Amino acid sequence: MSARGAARLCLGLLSLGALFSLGGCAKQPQAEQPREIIVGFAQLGAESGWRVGNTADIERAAQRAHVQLMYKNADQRQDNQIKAIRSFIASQVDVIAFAPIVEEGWDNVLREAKEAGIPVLLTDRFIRTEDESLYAGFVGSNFLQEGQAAAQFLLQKTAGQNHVRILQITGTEDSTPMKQRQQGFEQTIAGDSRYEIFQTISGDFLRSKGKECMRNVLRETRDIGVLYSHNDAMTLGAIEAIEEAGLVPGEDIVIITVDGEQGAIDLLKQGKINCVVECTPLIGDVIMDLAKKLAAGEPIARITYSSERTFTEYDSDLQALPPRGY
Ligand code: GYE
Repeated sequence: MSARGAARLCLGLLSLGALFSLGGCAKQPQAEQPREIIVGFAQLGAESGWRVGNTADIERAAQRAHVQLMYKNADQRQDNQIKAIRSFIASQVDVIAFAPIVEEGWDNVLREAKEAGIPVLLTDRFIRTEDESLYAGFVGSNFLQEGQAAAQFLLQKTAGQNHVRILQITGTEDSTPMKQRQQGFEQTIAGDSRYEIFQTISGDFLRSKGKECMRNVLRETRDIGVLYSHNDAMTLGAIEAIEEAGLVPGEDIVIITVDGEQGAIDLLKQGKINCVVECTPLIGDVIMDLAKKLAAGEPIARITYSSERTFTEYDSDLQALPPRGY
């Protein structure tokens, strides 16, 4: 029996039980219970504190919303994520949600979902497809704006300087946050000859790789004005390498990072990070709302962006910030 079938049977038996407990009086009016839906969620991995927080938030939100969550984690591999989506199709879930690890390569499996009549919600990252009808909508952050916000801080912080050497450590190749955080940043400083991005290297959103990248670059040069890192995990790794090299993060090298994990906010307060562009993983409630609408056949917005801010060393409210929750 499919998971959906099993869930239905269960609900059916429960209401039968409720009927009998009324003492056999079948004429009693029953309150109309909203039908429980099943959402299959294929998470891409557990590469960062952001991701772990995102998974936990989605699990909590499903419980709150009385949504039955079928959860699979792809351990950073697209083929695993595709397998997970296929298993959700076989189980006839009501809605499929997934955070695509990269943008390319989803059309076949999403066509299968479409043929099975199961709506698909993209969470966190986008895909590239010829057929925009293969997904119903997207919920997550505006990464282009995040890149722009990172560059705005750079312009403010380095206003008096005439030559700024920037190291950029990027996230996973071909992923939306990697592409757009780079694009938004580079577009904002393009044409301003004071800024030189002397190296762009991939740290795959991993703390260990962020450290390795930073260590390798520091072997070549100490002339680094700014580190722009596409996520906090890589930044935390890079800071370790900077300190091991005897330099002072936040002073010798200006550090701009994205996400807003508690660990990064703590280092911002200590002066080791200069700017944290927020990207919230706490999108579980919105996912559940949208999934319920899709299951009910209602239309949803094509794009739902989270609202976010930037935290910098210039802020006066840093000490009063509530715990981040990730
Ligand atoms: O910034 C990073 C995570 O896709 C927005 O993925 C997400 C990114 C986030 O690994 O920490």
